[in-house]
Amino acid sequence: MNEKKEGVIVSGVGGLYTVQTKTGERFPCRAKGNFRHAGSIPLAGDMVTVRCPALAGENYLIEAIHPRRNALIRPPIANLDTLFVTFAAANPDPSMLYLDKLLSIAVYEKIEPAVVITKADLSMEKAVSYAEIYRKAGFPVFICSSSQGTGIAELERYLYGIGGICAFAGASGVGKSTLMNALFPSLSLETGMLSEKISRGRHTTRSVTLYPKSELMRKNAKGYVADTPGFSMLDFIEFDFYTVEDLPHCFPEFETFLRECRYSDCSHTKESDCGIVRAVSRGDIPKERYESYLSIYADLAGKRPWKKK
Ligand SMILES: Nc1nc2c(ncn2[C@@H]2O[C@H](COP(=O)(O)OP(=O)(O)O)[C@@H](O)[C@H]2O)c(=O)[nH]1
Ligand SMILES: [Mg+2]
Ligand SMILES: [Zn+2]
Repeated sequence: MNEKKEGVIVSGVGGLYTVQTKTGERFPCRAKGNFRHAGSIPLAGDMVTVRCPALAGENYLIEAIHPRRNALIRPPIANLDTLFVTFAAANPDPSMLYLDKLLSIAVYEKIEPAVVITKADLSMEKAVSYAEIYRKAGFPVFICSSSQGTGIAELERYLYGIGGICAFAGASGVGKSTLMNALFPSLSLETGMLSEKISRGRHTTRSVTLYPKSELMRKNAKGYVADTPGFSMLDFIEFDFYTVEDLPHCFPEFETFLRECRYSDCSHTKESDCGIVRAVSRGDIPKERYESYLSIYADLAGKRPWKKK
């Protein structure tokens, strides 16, 4: 009889996974061949049952993936508890649509969302104006500069206070890996210039890796933190993240105004007596967020028309 173990996938590259048990034991694993057919390949963050080798030369084998609380395509990770949507105050300038898409997916998946603004040293003014928008929308916001070391301690306290799996996600070059190195001096993740990455193809985070916080922070810190590869697009037409009916509920600051709409099937795009449109014109909902809503709405409504009764 082969011994069985349970653990979490902390990394997976090219079909070779690393699984870590509760006691901190870590071993390389292959996955049973039938996961691909079942439509769910193992992801970093998955809780798995592993069959240990009975004979020398055999592999550890992932036999079962435990039920997931959530799973993201970009970044590819399962069972996330907190998503730090990360962007630079400048260089590169953020696309708010991209950020709002990522935040909306987190809300839909019941992942605690937070906003991290990096490179505040390049433009404190821009950092503050983005922070104002996201604070108004109700998200926790952190303003950091890894090069000047500001905002790092506050983010570290927040990280220490939460458990489960959290990840820094956002476009390539915004400073995710540099920020993690600043937060956790024992880490030395590869970082690099955007131009260097393209021309030499190095310094890029290529896959999701989970780091146990007990190894990065104080011994009693709980859970894992993940560095993730950057991705440039979230295509709501190609992929089904959620439906057009879900959309208003993926913008948390809309919630209290939804009941003020005259029509129960209000799309909040053009109706005359709409609580959301009024809240935007009063300034209770940031207009930048509403613009993202309209853009995502157009994508989703185009896929499957909004049903008017
Ligand atoms: N000015 C400034 N540059 C930064 C800061 N953090 C990161 N960078 C630079 O931004 C580039 C991309 O950083 P990296 O951590 O690799 O980004 P990632 O792709 O999001 O992991 C590197 O050249 C970093 O030196 C910061 O706080 N301020
Ligand atoms: Mg990186
Ligand atoms: Zn409405």
